[in-house]
Amino acid sequence: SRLSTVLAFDLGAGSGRAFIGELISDEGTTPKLGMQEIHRFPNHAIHVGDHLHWDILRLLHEVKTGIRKAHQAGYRPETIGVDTWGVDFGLLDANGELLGNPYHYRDRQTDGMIERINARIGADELYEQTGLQNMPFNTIYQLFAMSQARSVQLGVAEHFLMISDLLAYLLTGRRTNEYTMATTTQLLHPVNRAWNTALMDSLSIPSRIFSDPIQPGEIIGPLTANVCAELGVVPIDVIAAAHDTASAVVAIPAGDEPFAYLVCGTWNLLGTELTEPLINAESAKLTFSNEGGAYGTVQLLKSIMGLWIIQECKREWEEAGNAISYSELALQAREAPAFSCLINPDDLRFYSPNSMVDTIQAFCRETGQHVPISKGEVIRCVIESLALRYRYTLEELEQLTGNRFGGLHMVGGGSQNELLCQLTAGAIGRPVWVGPIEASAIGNVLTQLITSGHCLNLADARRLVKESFPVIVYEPQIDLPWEEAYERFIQLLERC
Ligand code: LFR
Repeated sequence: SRLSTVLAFDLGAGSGRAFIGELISDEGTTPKLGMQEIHRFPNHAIHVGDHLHWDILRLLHEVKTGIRKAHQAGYRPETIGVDTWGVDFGLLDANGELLGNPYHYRDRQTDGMIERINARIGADELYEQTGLQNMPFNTIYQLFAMSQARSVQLGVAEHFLMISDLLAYLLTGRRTNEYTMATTTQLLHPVNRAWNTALMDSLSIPSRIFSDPIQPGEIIGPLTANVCAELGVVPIDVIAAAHDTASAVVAIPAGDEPFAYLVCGTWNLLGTELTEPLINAESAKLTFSNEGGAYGTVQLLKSIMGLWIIQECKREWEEAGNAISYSELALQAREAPAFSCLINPDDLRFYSPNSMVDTIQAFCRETGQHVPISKGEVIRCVIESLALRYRYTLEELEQLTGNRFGGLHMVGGGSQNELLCQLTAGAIGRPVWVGPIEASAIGNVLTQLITSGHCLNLADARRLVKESFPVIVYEPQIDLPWEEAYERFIQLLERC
């Protein structure tokens, strides 16, 4: 029998998905979670003049379409949750109207802002106050850039909403700042877990636009009468979902022991779950972030450039009339020779280049390596470099926490890339436990089930994931000279 039905939206930088999550119990067996994908849509960055934006109204439209499709398919979800990528936001005026289109985190307005904030506050001081890796796209840099540019929007804004808060607002009319999303702004104090208004003041960021954070799982409110009338549904409650990364970690099938994870999508987040922030000279030097997790946890993690590099190569080939599928790319990468060239995936030149393929080739040329030409060679180079980057980051994480991890949990869309999973196991010399793939959406569903009392807590939710979804184990294969490749990789990191 069906114990509960909920609807989860998970929006990433590349695509959005809607899932029906159903808690089902057959006579005498332990309940299991089932996930049905009911809607999937692309998420595009849009160039407007000198700027790069998200198409927020299209995203709202797709979320509504998801609600409608769920209803048409006969589902009657009890609650809805919307999780999204972090960092980006919209501003509302005093009447509650959206001021402009949210900027995309790769917009160039933040160029040079790290240096300017460092000059004002000092990098060490900023890390101590925020506990976050200084990524150029963090909200703090976006808002600072707007304030420096005397943004009219920022001048009249009354409310600041992260993308997930904004979508929830457009559905319910309720303005909230969800805590785990708020921690990606670099404007929240990691220890007292409240907005850092002194930091805002020193950067001329108006603190009036922020409201006290609410926790993931809290009820935001029902769909507005307008939305219900438009979609022909009853006023379902929208529940605050956690940041997509934090949501994915909720769905990691781990037990009580410390565990390491890789949330693998456009970005790659490698980290471990803690109960308190870890902020000291070493974590500052190794540039680890303390992001807010669901249910009071702290996610100590590092962002790695991720599958973005592969997505961009693929897009470029497509636009040049050489369209190729991910599976074909994987096949060609598998056949390409191993370790013929490596890149540092986190080199900033890969962040937003005009041509990703040219940039990879230039990197290899400049570092005196073989220059990859074929698609297979290029992708092989990226995958091997990512795998080595994971090992490097995992070792840093171990150094920092004093833990030794028996293997790595890998979740997210990128974990469908078998070659990446296999080479990661080889690089770290330990097993990689892959699954579930749709971890963010599952975490979102679990948060809703905890709110309705169908799951007791985080540990219970993770037990449910273990019962419900398979985990594929990749054991390290010793057919490749990983140690030698790792040494080369470290030398490369030291040089650039
Ligand atoms: C992953 C993610 C990361 C964040 C990046 C940009 O989807 O949310 O955690 O660093 O997107 O927002």
